[in-house]
Amino acid sequence: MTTDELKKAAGYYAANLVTNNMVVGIGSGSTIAYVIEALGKRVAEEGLQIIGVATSDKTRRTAAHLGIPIYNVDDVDHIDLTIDGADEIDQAFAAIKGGGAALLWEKIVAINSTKNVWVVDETKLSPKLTHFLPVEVIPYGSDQVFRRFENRGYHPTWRLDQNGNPVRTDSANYLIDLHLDHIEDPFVLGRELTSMVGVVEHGLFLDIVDEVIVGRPDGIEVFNA
Ligand code: DER
Repeated sequence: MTTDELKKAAGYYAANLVTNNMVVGIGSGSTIAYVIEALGKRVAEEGLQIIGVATSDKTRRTAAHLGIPIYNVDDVDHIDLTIDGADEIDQAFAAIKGGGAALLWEKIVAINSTKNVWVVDETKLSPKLTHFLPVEVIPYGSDQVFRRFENRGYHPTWRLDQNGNPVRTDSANYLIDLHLDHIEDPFVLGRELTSMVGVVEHGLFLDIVDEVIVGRPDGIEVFNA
């Protein structure tokens, strides 16, 4: 099976976790696109009644186009279940997210959710976190933050679009991707990053997930964190 087929199988499996009258946080990325597709089918064919809370403008548009009612995160009093993707998950269920430039809204929705489920293809599982680490920064002073990362040996790069311009997140911030040789302690690194003036949020998602759904060639594997 191709990676895309693994994503689709995992995405459709995850969509079946959603039940009537749920408030569902809907993540971002190519795996979640299958979750949205499956939920859209259930809304259309089964009359599934849900409220969606999007983690990106792209997710909002895609879900709304498929008939899923989308509310702002501040317009719901709770989120029952958030389903999202991830760029890399280690054996302690720590993840790096943000490859899709949505980490800030993803983390806001996640920490306001009763349950968090990540849906990935098996290539996202790793013994240690080695993926580049996205950091969202406000534009004003971002060059100074970039230089601080360089001085700390974090090998920063600007997230650029296909035209070579800095990517703007849905909150109009920039993304700096850190290329770390090794993450000794993700919690320590996370606290360091959030203590830096100008850093809005980082892509280390720690102590967040409850369940991980993995698409594998021989079927779906489910881990409880
Ligand atoms: O940014 C993220 O964390 C997204 O969930 C995304 O990067 C997940 O990756 P995918 O597109 O392979 O599902």
